[in-house]
Amino acid sequence: MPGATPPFQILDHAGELVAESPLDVDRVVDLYRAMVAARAYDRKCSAMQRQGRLATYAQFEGQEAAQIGSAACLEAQDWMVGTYRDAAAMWHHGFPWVNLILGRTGDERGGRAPDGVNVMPPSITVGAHMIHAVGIAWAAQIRGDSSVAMTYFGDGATSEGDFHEAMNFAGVYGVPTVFVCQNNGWAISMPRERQTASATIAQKADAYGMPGVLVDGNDVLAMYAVTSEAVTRARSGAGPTLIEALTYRMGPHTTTDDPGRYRDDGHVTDWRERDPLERVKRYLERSGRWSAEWQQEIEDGEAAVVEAAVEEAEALAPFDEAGIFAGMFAELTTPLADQQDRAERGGL
Ligand SMILES: Cc1ncc(C[n+]2csc(CCOP(=O)(O)OP(=O)(O)O)c2C)c(N)n1
Ligand SMILES: [Mg+2]
Repeated sequence: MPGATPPFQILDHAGELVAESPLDVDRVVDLYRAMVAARAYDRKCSAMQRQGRLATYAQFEGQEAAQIGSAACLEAQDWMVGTYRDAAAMWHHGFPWVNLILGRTGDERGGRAPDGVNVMPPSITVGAHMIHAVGIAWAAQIRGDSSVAMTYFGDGATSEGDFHEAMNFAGVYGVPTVFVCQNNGWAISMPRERQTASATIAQKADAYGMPGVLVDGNDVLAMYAVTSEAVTRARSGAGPTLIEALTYRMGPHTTTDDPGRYRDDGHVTDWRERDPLERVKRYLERSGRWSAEWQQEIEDGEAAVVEAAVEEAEALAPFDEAGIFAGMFAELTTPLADQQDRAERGGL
């Protein structure tokens, strides 16, 4: 029974390899640096929200390995369709920090990926975007190109009808979609145990005729290994895969949430010991590739890159309010055209 299977792991909590690494140590250094960059961005945004410089922000601290380890398996031609909590993955696939920051100020200019960057705007509607990912993958299949669509979602999203429709369609048509569920234990205040009665989320794949893999989501090497296998499978025409990455949301659901009201601090402390960055750091230390000076150098370097993106975002002229009408449809609907008309005449 899949529920009885321990999650697949390559790097244990102490940073020791328990299976063969899919990557040489230079690539592990790259992934570690990307995780450090992601954490710098995440902490900066949380601080900026507290200073009133950003609107609501959804932290992903603790989920860096799940996002970076999977995103690293994609090629530029592949599509990414994620959520409000997937900034690290989006950035790794080419969505600039500055756009992500603008998006968090409500500036529509942030929502769009630069040309050639195949990243969809993050979905706030839980689950809806998985259907888009399947549609993108189906289009690739029909066109006969070799691109793959990867979609990220949470444990809570698996209770949405959209999840089941997306999985069913993907299974029946064998489309090249990789479903990455970051099971971070919570859907706001709803614990995983009350979300679904199945032993694992991975086992839901059985019902749709695709492989389901349970993986340690705080192990960047295991994430890389299982996702690259799923991407290769999708690209070769063998169909979709569901990956359940077991991880933990270290922070609140968003900056509007107070997790102290519903969860035990002891769990957070336990998961802090399984920090995805610490684990890689220990591995690099064992491999003779880590020093405190280097750590400081990369932390300072990545923080400076994030700082420059913040300055760039804040230096832009304020967003033209009329632009809100341009962000939604290629052609405006009649009620929106009417509202635009009234806005232009100062009547809104
Ligand atoms: C369709 C829909 N229902 C409810 C909400 C409110 N909501 C926002 S996030 C969230 C929890 C989602 O949990 P999960 O899928 O586990 O993702 P996580 O936030 O843990 O990353 C809910 C219920 C929403 N945005 N969309
Ligand atoms: Mg969740």
